[in-house]
Amino acid sequence: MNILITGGAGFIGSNFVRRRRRSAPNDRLIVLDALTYAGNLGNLDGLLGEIVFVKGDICDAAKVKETLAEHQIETVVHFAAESHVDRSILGPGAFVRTNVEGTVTLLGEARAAKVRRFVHVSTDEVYGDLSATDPAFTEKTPLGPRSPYSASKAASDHFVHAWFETYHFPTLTTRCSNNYGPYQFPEKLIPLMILNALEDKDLPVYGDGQNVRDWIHVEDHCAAVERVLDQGKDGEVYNIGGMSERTNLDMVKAILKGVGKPESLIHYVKDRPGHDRRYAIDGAKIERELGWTPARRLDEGLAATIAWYRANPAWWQAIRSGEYQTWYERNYAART
Ligand code: NAD
Ligand code: TDX
Repeated sequence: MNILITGGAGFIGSNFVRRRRRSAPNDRLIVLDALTYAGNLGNLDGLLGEIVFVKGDICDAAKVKETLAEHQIETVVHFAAESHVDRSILGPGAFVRTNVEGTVTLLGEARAAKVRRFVHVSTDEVYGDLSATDPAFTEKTPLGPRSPYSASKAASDHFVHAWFETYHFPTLTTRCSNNYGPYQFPEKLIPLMILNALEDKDLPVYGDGQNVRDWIHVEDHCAAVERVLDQGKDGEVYNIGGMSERTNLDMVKAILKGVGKPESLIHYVKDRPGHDRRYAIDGAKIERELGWTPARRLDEGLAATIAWYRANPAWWQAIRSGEYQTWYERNYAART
């Protein structure tokens, strides 16, 4: 199978590429990634000789068309997105462009190229937020996004569904909860807190720290996306959860304990505007229909993640210095 993986140089996309190389070594994997601030070829370290990397923007219809044709793409797994809520509050435009216009461009070209399966990777944030006692999100929960990020993802979900209904284009959508694990850009809660703790810096907790997220190890998320890719039913939406709801404060305290640093590093800061209180996933459908449940316990996954960031200072120091952004020009573009 020839698979186009958009956003494959990002956090989840690169973990998916690594997984798919192991689980289906005969597949040809083509990564299409614009290498924005979140894209990092260092995330694909050791894999670049085994896959094809194309630097390109999903909003660039000609580039998408050319890539689909040149590599005879049969399947698309679409991870590329602007993904950070705080950035969407400061500048929503890039989110509309990539998440909405980029997804629509990709859908149009993929349909024209007669792609046989299109997996759209979305998020639980499209459902909005929950109170402490509300039942978890099911696939039937009406969409109620509350941030520019989640509004743009919800719009993309609607377009994906429209392509299925209108053109009978074979789309599948996944909606996952908060991921953590290796290669996550250190603007997100878990890696930011691990690195700040390692460096004895303040750990900025928004508001009262009582917001709840359902945490899933990125390898579990990738396993679920792969299950949907291989066995999912066209037109369906699948929720993916980690079965591990925690308050942010509990997570931050667990990180401090894991790193061996005092809770005095916790620093309460101004809350995020429109901060969603709680997300929770009902994962019954993917378990019932595709037999998938998460394998990693949160305490084990978090310990392994802390160990990974400890063991890979070169990876995150290149991000902190900005050096990771010139890797493509220095090591890859020059050879091709
Ligand atoms: P990320 O920000 O780490 O990576 C995004 C990747 O997309 C980067 O490599 C970036 O260069 C690329 N990209 C951005 N704009 C592009 C464009 N216009 N054209 C081509 N490439 C572009 O994101 P992530 O955390 O790996 O998330 C991947 C997907 O999973 C996103 O769609 C996100 O909405 C979804 N998701 C993320 C989480 C999470 O907890 N991180 C949870 C559920 C769903
Ligand atoms: O410095 C911080 N302090 C803090 O208290 C940061 C960066 C975050 N937080 C809080 C805000 C959230 O309640 O921690 C929680 C997690 O924040 P993020 O890591 O920014 O994730 P979130 O906003 O929940 O969104 C994430 O999960 C769903 C991803 O970024 C999305 O891409 C995904 O769709």
